[in-house]
Amino acid sequence: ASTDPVGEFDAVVVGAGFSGLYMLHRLRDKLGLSARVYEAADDVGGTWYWNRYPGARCDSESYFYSFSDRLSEELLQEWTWSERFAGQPEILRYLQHVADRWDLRRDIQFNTRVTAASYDEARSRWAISTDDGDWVTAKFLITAVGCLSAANLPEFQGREKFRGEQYHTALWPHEGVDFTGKRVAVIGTGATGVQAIPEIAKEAAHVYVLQRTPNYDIAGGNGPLDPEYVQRTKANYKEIWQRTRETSFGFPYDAPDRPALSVPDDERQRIYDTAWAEGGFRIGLTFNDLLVDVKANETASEFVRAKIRERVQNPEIAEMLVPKDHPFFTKRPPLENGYYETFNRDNVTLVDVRRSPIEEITETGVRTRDDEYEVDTIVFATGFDAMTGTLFKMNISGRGGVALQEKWAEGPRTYLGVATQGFPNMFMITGPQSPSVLSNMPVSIEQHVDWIADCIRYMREHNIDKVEPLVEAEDDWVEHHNTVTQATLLPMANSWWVGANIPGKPRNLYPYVGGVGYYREICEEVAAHGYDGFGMAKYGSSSVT
Ligand code: NA7
Repeated sequence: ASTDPVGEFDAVVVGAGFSGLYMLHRLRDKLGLSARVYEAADDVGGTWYWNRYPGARCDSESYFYSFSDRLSEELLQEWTWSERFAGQPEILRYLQHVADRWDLRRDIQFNTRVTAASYDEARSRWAISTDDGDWVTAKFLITAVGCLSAANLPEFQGREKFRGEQYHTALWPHEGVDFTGKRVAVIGTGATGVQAIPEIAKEAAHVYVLQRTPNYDIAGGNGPLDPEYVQRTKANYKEIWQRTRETSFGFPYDAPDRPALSVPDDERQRIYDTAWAEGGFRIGLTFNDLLVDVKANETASEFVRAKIRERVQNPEIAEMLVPKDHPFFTKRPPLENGYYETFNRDNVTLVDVRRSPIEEITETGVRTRDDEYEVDTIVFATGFDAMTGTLFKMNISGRGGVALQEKWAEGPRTYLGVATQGFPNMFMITGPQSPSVLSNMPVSIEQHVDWIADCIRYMREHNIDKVEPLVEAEDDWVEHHNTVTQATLLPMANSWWVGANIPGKPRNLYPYVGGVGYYREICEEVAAHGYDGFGMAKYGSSSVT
């Protein structure tokens, strides 16, 4: 490594997806700061750069899965999405367009991974090292690394012996994968597997779907968009974005206001039917107690189970696909487009690897306790070390050389999910304990970026050198987060939301479930009170007050 830093910036931003791009724009173009973005990939896009598996698609509707009028009203009017739920190539094109339109690339260093970031207390600056052997310093370190960016490849014994091809969905080759005539094993039936499996089955000779836990997959209802809908949406964009900021999940849908059991059975059925036909996550927004009351939840769970049984011809296979061990929406429900019908095909076999676990990967395929499946290709749709995986890989250390990993050994401790005590002038965009993955991501990303930019502006205006959460404020936030979590059914399921997919990961709810609108109000109040709960030190003073 070089002995001198090769650059000194006001801010270093890590990642060039939705968050990093908008953060760079705010810092550089609105605040006039010097900023460098590091991006491991050779292009912008983040999630939408890496996840190129067949069928990769957004589960938020395209017309509100984008930057809002906060970035540009013109772009909202000019950009036209081709489908109700945009596919990966289209979202990637959109982000490339944003990067070009705001000339962001010139401050992004591609093909560069941050390998360490340490806080130098004496100089009140971050030292950031990268895998090209260089290091730079910055007043602010802002992580824009996404919530689902560290691919999880479980340790399957013998994996290295496999003589065929193997791919993780989140590290998909750019040239694509030809499944024609191939026998394929897909491991994993989360949101990713559910999107990929129907597409792979159209090409492959045979697909073995290795399922450990069935999910409550919701009918996505993707399709081309009605021009009249597009026109109406564009005409009402101001109001639509406003609503996304106020609702619980960042969608402009009406918030439910009554409990599931407050209506007669036939009316409840009708309400579920309507929401189901509308598609997307609306079914989760039918009643206000689905996430807090087991009995209420069971009505929705049963509704989805019946839908699954209707669509799968073989009743035994249908029963294997019906989730029974967790309530609806306590794991992220995948959206599906033709997933269940895939199991009516002759070239698809559903394998229950809960009953008969995968024991090893052999030279020629996958061996479970009771069977062996000879395949040419293995697809790992096994998810991510969510929320903290990528943060930890960056080797961040704060005051006194304390590693973030050490501080969070028993689970994240943050203030508002945006900062953590002991790590001054570090901000996390959609960090743990913020709504993040329990929301329509761009809405939460924009809120964080705007809030962070405002905080930095405030610091400049008040001659403040250093900002850092106070211990009590952080303790209160963690406690509030846990209280809100415990009031819901989310802790009941072994989901990646609670870290259950990664051996040894502390069990906590990683995202905040208090709701986007409520959370925003809290953040705004904190800012309005001079960043209440944060200690701020002026230039030239050593104390944080
Ligand atoms: P998920 O939702 O974490 O799904 C991973 C899948 O892989 C899930 O079905 C897991 O079963 C399965 N899995 C993981 N490890 C194993 C092992 N060792 N053996 C068998 N099966 C395994 O990841 P996705 O990529 O689908 O989705 C992540 C998010 O991206 C999604 O929620 C959206 O927000 C976008 P399990 O359920 O743990 O039994």
